[in-house]
Amino acid sequence: MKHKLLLILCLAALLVLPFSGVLAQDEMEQPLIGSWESCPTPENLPETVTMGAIFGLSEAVSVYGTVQQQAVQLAVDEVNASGYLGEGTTLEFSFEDSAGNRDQAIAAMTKLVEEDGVVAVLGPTLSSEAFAADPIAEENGTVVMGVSNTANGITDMGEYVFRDSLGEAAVIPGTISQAKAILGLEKVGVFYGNDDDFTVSGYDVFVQALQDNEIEILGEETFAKGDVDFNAQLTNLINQEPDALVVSALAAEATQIIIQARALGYDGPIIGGNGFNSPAVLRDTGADSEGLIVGGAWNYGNPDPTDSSVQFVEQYEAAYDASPDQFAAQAYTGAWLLASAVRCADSVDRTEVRDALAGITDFDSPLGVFSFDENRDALHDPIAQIVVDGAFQPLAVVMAEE
Ligand code: 1QQ
Repeated sequence: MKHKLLLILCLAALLVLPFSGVLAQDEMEQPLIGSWESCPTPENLPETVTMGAIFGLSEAVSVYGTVQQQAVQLAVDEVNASGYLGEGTTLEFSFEDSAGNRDQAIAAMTKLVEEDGVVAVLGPTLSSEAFAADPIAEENGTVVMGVSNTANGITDMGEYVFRDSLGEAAVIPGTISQAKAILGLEKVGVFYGNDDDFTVSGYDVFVQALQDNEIEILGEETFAKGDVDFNAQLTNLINQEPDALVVSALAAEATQIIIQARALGYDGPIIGGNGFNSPAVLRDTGADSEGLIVGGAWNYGNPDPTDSSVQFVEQYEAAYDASPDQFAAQAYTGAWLLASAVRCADSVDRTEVRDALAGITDFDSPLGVFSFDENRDALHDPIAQIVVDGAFQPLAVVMAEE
């Protein structure tokens, strides 16, 4: 099986160049995002439309939050430059740092919704923060849209709670079945954080998907947020000779788990949940993350991107001199969705904005053709990825070339 993985990696290495070519060669059309034509240019909006965003801008969670902020700012600049909300109306975002902390998320949501009176809120970054803070938005009849929350149950919090991030339940089953087909997985070890809503939810979804695919779970181990030494649990799992390690963790712990598993001599596949999707994990693990398999909502190397994804990549790279990741694509799309809801409502009334948002379907976005389902949850295709040469590559494309 190790042999197979090596073969995948070698073939994938050959594909890296063509991937960049797809993006570079694509002729840029007029922006599609920003020209969602179902609604005419609004005429009744105030001079300034103020929205809020709660992201983890400091502490470990900032590997996600800083790109989210950059992506939202890019969307805001584009909305304003294109006159999307009508002549004379400017969109503004007020950014709050929740630092991955539930109490800070609650304080930020209270400030934005109850004191500042924002029209709607993006974030917070983590599901655990969302479960703490979103009820405040719901009680105040204010839209809150998760752009990176993937735990089960987020939109069950109420009619004003939306998300444009695919839940782990929408992503992991496909990742596991593809990983089984490719790697011939029969038995795995499972490792997860048991004190975070997202890592626990990811664990639940992984277990269900493993059972559905008749993959045996040899053993399970847990850790807590902030742990730095994973050697004992990893040793227990590795000693059982799994075909793969299946891990639900946020970036800081995910990074150390990869490094320590390799240092213990484990060179088989690692399958991760959404927390692994930050390029920071790949940067900090280097060659140790080669072959890592992670499901996602967006991939830089997608061979068939929407035009708005191509446009988003170009504009993000021009603005920040860095490539966007999945979290940037989701945050950027979220800001455009909120702007579109205000445009269609032609109003900053929070309920009218909510109703307009709920009505958005077939929205051409970097994530693909996007709709909300009847529970205000994201509907679009996920993408399974494998890390090759330090970057997430679409698994299906890599395999098609084998
Ligand atoms: C959640 C997640 C994290 C990985 C977001 C950064 O998926 O908390 O729901």
